[in-house]
Amino acid sequence: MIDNINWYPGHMKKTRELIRENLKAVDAVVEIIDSRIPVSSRNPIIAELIGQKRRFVILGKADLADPAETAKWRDRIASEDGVVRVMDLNLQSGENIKKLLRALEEEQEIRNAEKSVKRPLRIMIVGVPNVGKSSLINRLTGKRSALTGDKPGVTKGKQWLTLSNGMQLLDTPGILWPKFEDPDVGLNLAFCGSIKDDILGVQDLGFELIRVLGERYPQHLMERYKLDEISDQAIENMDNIAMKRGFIMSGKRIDYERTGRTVLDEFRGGKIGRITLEQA
Ligand SMILES: Nc1nc2c(ncn2[C@@H]2O[C@H](COP(=O)(O)OP(=O)(O)OP(=O)(O)O)[C@@H](O)[C@H]2O)c(=O)[nH]1
Ligand SMILES: [Mg+2]
Repeated sequence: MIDNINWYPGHMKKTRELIRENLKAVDAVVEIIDSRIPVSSRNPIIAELIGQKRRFVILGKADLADPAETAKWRDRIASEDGVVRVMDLNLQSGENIKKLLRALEEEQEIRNAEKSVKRPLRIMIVGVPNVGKSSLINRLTGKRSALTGDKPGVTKGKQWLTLSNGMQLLDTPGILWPKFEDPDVGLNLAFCGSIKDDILGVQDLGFELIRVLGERYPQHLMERYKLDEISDQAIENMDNIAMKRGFIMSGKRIDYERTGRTVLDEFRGGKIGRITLEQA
């Protein structure tokens, strides 16, 4: 199902060039990944592009993920080459934002001491679509400097912003890569809203999410939708969810579109629980 789909919108090539061109102008990169899918949301192109640049990795949307798993991922990523600091962030509450600012200020001191200069740090923010890049920038600047939205592709071009401490931040559009070696990566990105819903369709995407949640978080699914049991057939679970919610059309047909939409929205809104789809 996933294989023959074109995931790679035309403007992604432009974003790749934008990152490449601006890399020379920055001192460090902040890469945001999605705490619910720390593998799938790590773009291999970003790794290749940023190369030896010092990097901060942010586990974003931490409020939606399983905290025990997020802690494990933090440790694992911290041991990678070139990673200065790993932090989880909840951008809705702003938790940990001050810590990140302090870490960036330390980085500035280190850089200035090394190069015997005195200039503000320049940072580029990168990540897959919809992961929270612009939200992070708004938290750092303390105002609504960058446009945000609950769908992929909100930021269209680059935007430089200045923090009150003088640092300069470059917001970039979300970037994907042309081909997913593993089809689950594409699905995970779609579950978390990094790929537009209409590429797979909410009906199929919702079905796949119910399948994955039935395998990994059956208890959560049962509790949220008041199911008596979880079947190993995802379609039965989908039917049961539809019936519990009354998503039935004329002729007693199940409204799969609405069921898919509902489960996707509730997963994304954290209503099914704090869920990590990729275990450390
Ligand atoms: N629950 C939760 N939602 C978040 C968090 N960070 C961002 N969001 C939401 O995720 C959506 C996307 O945020 P953006 O900041 O626009 O994401 P982006 O990475 O700039 O997206 P593009 O510009 O489309 O690539 C928005 O609806 C945000 O409110 C977070 O930590 N927790
Ligand atoms: Mg954005």
